[in-house]
Amino acid sequence: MIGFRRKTIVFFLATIVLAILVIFYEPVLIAEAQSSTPTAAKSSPPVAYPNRALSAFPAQLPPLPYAYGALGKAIDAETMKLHHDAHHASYVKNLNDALKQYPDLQKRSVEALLVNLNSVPEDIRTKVRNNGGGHLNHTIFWQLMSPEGGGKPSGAIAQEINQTFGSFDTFKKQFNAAGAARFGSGWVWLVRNPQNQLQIVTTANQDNPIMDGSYPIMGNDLWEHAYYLKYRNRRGEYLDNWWNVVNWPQINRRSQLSSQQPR
Ligand code: MN3
Repeated sequence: MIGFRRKTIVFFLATIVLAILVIFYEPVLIAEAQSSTPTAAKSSPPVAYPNRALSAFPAQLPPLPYAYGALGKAIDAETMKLHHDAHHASYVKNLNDALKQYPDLQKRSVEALLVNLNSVPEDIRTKVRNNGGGHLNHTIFWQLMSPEGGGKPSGAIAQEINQTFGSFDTFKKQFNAAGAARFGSGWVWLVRNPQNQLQIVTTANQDNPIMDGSYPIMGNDLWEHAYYLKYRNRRGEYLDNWWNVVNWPQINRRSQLSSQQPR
């Protein structure tokens, strides 16, 4: 009887302690979660990186997921090495330099900085835009290609491309035409727009579609550094050959994530 009573009292006290913890600690947890949400300033912007938001500081150069020469069906080893080891590396370095004096911004993700550029101090805004964008775009880009890539799309994206553009060939033509028509440096993308539809868009310089509220599903780099060593001024030929290395499983993954973004 005494044992039973003691158990009851212990249980009763434990319940009270737990209730107190929940009441007082939960708002703290919620507040913490909200303040660590990198995009708290703007509600539910799309995340462009498939697994997690890309760390803005210290930004790190992700390793290429294949050898420099592995994408030979479209891009030569020397271009890949320069593009990754020099160009992408310098975006990473310059982004870190820009954020060095701004501990508050260092806590945000690259995506959050780009989506909310107006909250970035003016003296580093352009640097963050160009180098944060460059880091994000190239991190996505390496994953969109694979030595085993190419061929026709598979899975859900294949169906949605057919529904939206009529056929894969029409989509490819429109994507390449948009890429060819972008004057100067930039990117051509397949995005999911805020209306939840697939759309081909281009961006200038290192801008990313998340800056316009769209989720980048796939994109090709139109900067001369992406193709000039092998293709010289023949951007169209590079755009044609690029399809030989397109990583459709990854694009399917991104498309699936894009449709799960809150809008
Ligand atoms: Mn590039």
